[in-house]
Amino acid sequence: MSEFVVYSIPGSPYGRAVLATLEEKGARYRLAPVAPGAFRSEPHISRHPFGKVPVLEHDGFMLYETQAILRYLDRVLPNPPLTPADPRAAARMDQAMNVNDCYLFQGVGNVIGFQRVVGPRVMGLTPDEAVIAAAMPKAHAVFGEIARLLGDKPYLAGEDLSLADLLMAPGVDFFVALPEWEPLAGPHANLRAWMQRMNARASLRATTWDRVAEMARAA
Ligand SMILES: N[C@@H](CCC(=O)N[C@@H](CS)C(=O)NCC(=O)O)C(=O)O
Repeated sequence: MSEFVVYSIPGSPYGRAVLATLEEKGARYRLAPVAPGAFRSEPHISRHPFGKVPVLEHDGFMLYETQAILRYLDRVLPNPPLTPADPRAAARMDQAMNVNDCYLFQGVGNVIGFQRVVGPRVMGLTPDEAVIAAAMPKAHAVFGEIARLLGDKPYLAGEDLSLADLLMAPGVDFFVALPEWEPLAGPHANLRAWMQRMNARASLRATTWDRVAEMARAA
């Protein structure tokens, strides 16, 4: 199997989902870091017309959009399978992946995660507490819904790990060390246990912000 190249940056939850999926598949891959400030200029803008990461390159085939990348990887690297065979379990996987993109990232992760983590760590910014407070009602709704979808199952689509867990865990993990974790996850023991289960996996441990920063330095 030929090499996979992932264009991404340390700290990107979407990039981490791709890297963690490659780790789960035991695939050979390489991180190609994209310099901050270079997202919307050549050569990256030709890889991603909206100037974002991640982008996957595989034998000259270029693909952006994380859900598409994860599903592609699951097709070309079928073992272990990360999409349930059962139609209802697969539908739950798809649903959770869209909850991640439409509700967890948009307005929650990209607001609170930016204010608390990315802005201070990458740009030296001070968190704007009013902006964080304004995002909390949506954050409570999203965390509550993720916990409801999880129910008493170990993983989002059922008994087995799926692409949904690999997409969502990097986004939820952003919150674990924040003051918002206790109010958001405190009432949801199943969500906290799932996050611990996910963070114990070798794929998540291999793709933390610091580990991806090491990959970027070695690239
Ligand atoms: N819908 C895209 C979202 C990708 C995305 O928002 N990536 C963030 C990093 S996690 C990014 O590139 N942000 C830089 C920017 O928007 O300028 C996907 O699923 O890949």
